[in-house]
Amino acid sequence: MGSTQTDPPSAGPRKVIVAGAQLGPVHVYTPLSETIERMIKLMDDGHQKQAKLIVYPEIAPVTFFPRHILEGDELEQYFDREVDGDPAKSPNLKPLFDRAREYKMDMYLGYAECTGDDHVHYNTAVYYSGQVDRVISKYRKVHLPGTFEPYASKDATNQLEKRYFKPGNLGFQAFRAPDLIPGAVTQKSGTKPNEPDTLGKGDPIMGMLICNDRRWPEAWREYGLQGVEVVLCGYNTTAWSPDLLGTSEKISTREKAKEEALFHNKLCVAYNSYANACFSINVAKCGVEDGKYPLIGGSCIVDCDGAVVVEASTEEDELIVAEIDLAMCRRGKEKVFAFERHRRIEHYGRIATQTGVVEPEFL
Ligand code: CDT
Repeated sequence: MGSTQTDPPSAGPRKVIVAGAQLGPVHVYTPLSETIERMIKLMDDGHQKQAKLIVYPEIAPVTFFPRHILEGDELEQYFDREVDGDPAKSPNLKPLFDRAREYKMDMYLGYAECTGDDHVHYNTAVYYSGQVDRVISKYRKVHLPGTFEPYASKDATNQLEKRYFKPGNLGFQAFRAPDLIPGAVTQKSGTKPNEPDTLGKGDPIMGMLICNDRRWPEAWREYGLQGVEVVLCGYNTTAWSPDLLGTSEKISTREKAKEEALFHNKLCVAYNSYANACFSINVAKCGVEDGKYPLIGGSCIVDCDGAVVVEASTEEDELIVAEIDLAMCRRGKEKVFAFERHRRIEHYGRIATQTGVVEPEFL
């Protein structure tokens, strides 16, 4: 039911069934082929449930390797390279793209990227459109948590993302997912975006984040300012790492620390979905990797009012599915968060010019 030159823009619901493919633990010794098989099984399940978009976790196909000190081939084994500039041809990842193509399913796929020409490492996610059968957007993680050097204590859980990745260099580019929603105004209908009669009626506007990015409102706002309707975010979030997260009485036990990590996850995605009037699909790799590294679950699809629509109940491979109606985004975008009427950019200068805190002078 695509639009034609003469179709009026659809004013009704903008519904689509979407899925988050949470993955249970992937250990150092787990063969890659086994994880890819698990991921494909989740996609099969999504197809059965009529999902048109599937979201996988951050660096989905392999263990969360930045917790280990690695070099040479031991490190390189975790990275994927594009072939002819196309991630869909990367031998390790190709089976996922092939199955998505078969189902005409859109896909957010997180993986560790090694660029072909200059051998730079990024923590990357790509968006494959099953409708046009190609990768239409790439995002490289901007906010890299943790440290470059390992912690002094040998019992510490490291998060060596600053060692293994360069900060993303692609910014926060929102993009349209062509034909994901029947009846949406498209390129083919001959109309232009940002006209009063097309606003909020076009092919859906998507944005990608990776894990730690979701804690930074600036990242969401970058997308909010492009009218984002769905933010996609895969994550690997440690449930216990006092060196990384600090300690306090409140989180003195492993159970309490995990509860807090789950709470912060939900807090970030719920508030930022609300404040940017968008849905978000947030997907974990979780459970205990290598018998000693716990990652939180809590994968969830959140609506544009900040309410959790569906949430994973396990720390294993689990598909969460929901039908979402993007027309719901209009209320927030046109009332409370009508940016063009209410934002006061003359007061936001520090946000884009200052990195660290500068405290006020003493009185
Ligand atoms: N992978 C990743 O970015 N993890 C970080 C760890 C915790 S830093 C508070 C995260 O933000 O979930």
